[in-house]
Amino acid sequence: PREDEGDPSVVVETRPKTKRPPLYKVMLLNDDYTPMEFVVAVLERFFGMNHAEAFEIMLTVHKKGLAVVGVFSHEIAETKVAQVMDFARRHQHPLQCTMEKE
Ligand code: NFA
Repeated sequence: PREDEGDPSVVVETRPKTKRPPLYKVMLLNDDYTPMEFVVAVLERFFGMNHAEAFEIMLTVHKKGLAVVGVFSHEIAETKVAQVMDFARRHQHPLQCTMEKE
């Protein structure tokens, strides 16, 4: 006789599930006052972009209103946001950086 023909509501076996942690998009928002060169410097300094990449993403933010500048774990994303917001505040620019679950 089969040994697995018990209560059909009982789950006998499941796929081994390896759940990956959620990822977060970090975004820069456009404003009318932060100098373009400052945004480029932020992207180079905190997001490891070269000058050409940083300039291109800065222009996307400027033209479209915002852009995703990286995708990270929750902890890294929070650190990036805090670093950018602190750097902007210290330089008295209104640049905004936010994060959002992917
Ligand atoms: N819009 C800003 C300007 O014209 C430049 C900017 C780009 C600001 C990207 C914030 C983000 N000086």
